Amino acid sequence: MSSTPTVSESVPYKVADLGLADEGRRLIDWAESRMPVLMAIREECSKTKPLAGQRIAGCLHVTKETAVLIRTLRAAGAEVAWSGCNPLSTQDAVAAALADEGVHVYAWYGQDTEGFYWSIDRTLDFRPTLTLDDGADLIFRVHDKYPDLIPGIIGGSEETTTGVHRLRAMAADGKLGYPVVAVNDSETKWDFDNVYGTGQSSLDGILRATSVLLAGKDFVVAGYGHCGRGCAMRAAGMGARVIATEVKPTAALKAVLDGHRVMRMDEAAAVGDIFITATGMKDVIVGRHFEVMKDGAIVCNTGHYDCEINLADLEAMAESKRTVRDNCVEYTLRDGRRIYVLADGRLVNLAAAEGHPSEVMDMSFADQFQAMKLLAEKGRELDNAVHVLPEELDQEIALIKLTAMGSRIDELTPEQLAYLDDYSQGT
Ligand code: 9W4
Repeated sequence: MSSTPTVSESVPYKVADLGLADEGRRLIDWAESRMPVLMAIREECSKTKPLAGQRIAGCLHVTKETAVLIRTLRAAGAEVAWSGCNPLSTQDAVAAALADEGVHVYAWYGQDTEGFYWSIDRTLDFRPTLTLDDGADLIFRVHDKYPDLIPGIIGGSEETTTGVHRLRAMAADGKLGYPVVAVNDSETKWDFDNVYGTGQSSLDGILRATSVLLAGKDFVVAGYGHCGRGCAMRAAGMGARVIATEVKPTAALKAVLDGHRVMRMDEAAAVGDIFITATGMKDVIVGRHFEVMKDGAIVCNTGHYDCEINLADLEAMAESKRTVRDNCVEYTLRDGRRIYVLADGRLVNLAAAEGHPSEVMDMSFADQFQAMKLLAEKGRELDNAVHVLPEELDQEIALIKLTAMGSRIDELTPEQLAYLDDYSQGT
């Protein structure tokens, strides 16, 4: 897909092919037309310039939606240097468009580990005042290799649950050199990403990889957390009959009250036409489940890792295997049954579709922007710990989104507000 990356002596960027810039601009413009919250923030902040004087180093998927965030950070006055946080998520056309717009971007599809760290290091040459992370690689790199940069850094933000978990451990050990905002903990990020983003994009991945009819199928969702619930909701919406499997009673109860059947995987394995794992746990579908599956069963994963489906078990049971479509491998078992595995058991919504729709990333990246703004304004007052964005910002972002989508909501009157606090009236 990408040509050999080239680096120019005179301009600070490294991308696969600058010739892709036009294509990249079209992608970014499309995303912008779907991201009203960031665009509203951009309009406001291009006047007030809350990030004037800030140098932001970012390490986050180089996608069309990230480019909308980058353009917004720059419109708010920041200088920006960027690298991708996963070599397989970089969209070369987007990277080219960003380089062409004057962003110090170091990212190309399929870069190796050396290229990955080289790219991060180039963004640190820039001596950032703020860092923006997805997976905390940038923050770790600063602490491990460039501690001299720490006094100049006001703060950082982190997108993922895993990254935040590690940063909290670092803070608890007194090792975190600057304050970090955990963007993931905002409701407008995790709730909407997981339910609506993962729900739609996982179904999108299944359909792109198979083009099967969902209506009338028995659709097994392993794990009824936010992602599982999103998948179940969308599958049911297209006429599938959902079966949820769970280990947690409250989650299973939610599935039942949402109108789904709940069973053990040992039982569901023989009933399901399509299986999707969304648990974050290993070995959710293993050999004994493949043993009883129907001929033609489709199996995929949208959980965190690629270990939820035990492919080694399936390989051992299979007589032959062939790729029948993009991201769809057919395993023929010794008794003639065929089982189809999508995207090699990796995240089907990323490998076979395009991840979260721009409309969902709009809110997650608005949270990233607000984290940068908060740190620029108040970062020096924060201690070196993991912080969350204030609840009012969540509400503000949701309100901008609602307004952009044409919905209006009520406001409490002063009398109603007083009624809330009034303890003299009983219940
Ligand atoms: N993308 C990704 C990761 C691995 C991967 C081998 C070829 C996450 C969030 C956002 O991780 C991301 N491996 C692939 S494709 C692929 C893609 N393979 C495996 O065989 C294919 C990723 C955030 N996001 C959205 O969801 C939408 N816009 C965004 O910025 C992006 C990418």
